[in-house]
Amino acid sequence: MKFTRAIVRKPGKSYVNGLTTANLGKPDYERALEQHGRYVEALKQCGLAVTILEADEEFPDSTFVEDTAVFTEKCVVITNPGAESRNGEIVAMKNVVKDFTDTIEYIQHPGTLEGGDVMQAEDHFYIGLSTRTNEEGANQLKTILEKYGYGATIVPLVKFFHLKTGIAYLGNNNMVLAGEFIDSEVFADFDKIVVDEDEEYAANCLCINDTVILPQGYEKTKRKIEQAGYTVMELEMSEFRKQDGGLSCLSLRF
Ligand code: CIR
Repeated sequence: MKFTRAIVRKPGKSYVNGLTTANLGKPDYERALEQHGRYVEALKQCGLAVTILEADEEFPDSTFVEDTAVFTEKCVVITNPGAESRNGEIVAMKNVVKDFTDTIEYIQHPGTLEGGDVMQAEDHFYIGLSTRTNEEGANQLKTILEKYGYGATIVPLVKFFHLKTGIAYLGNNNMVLAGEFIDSEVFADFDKIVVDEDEEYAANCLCINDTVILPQGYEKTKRKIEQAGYTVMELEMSEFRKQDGGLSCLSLRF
């Protein structure tokens, strides 16, 4: 997939009060802003034109824009986030998305779905069933995608928070996977780059136009991805990790 654009939203001061299960302490707002700034620079270096939305203090987790929409080459799907405190984020995203497409679809109540549970690998999508994405939401997305000629497989999660917490598609049949996905039948036909348990956070990486962006400090995973032929760029993600966020969560790429 060749990407040309990305949408991001700056973290607000309320970011430090967002949802988390991580137990890594409160994020430092200034440091989060800095890390976000470097993230935007990295996307630009990968060739993307980046739309930077201003912080929205009303929604502490709104910097994790990935959860509010699913971009495909043929349509954009506005999600229906399962986290109550995040659901209102879609109102603003709907208006932003209108600038980029006329083909907008919606996940509707009682269906819930967050973009972190959706991974595209060529013309096929994998949709995780999580605490945020329910069966109804996953089925709605599958039906929408099939209408546009895509395939879709629903993947019940065991431990991971979102699907993409533990998996990333790099292109060329290369799949980075961790934990419960390593031996899963669903991903058996991909060329696997396996992430060790002690580096699990690095499974949420981003391949943008053949550069792989990895969180800083995961040497074994870095080496494996380099061995697979990719250029790797590392970014410090400490303040986003504290709120259960990873590299993919911070942008919509298309
Ligand atoms: C949340 O709990 O919703 C945020 N603190 C983290 C969202 C991470 N998003 C993602 O994995 N796509």
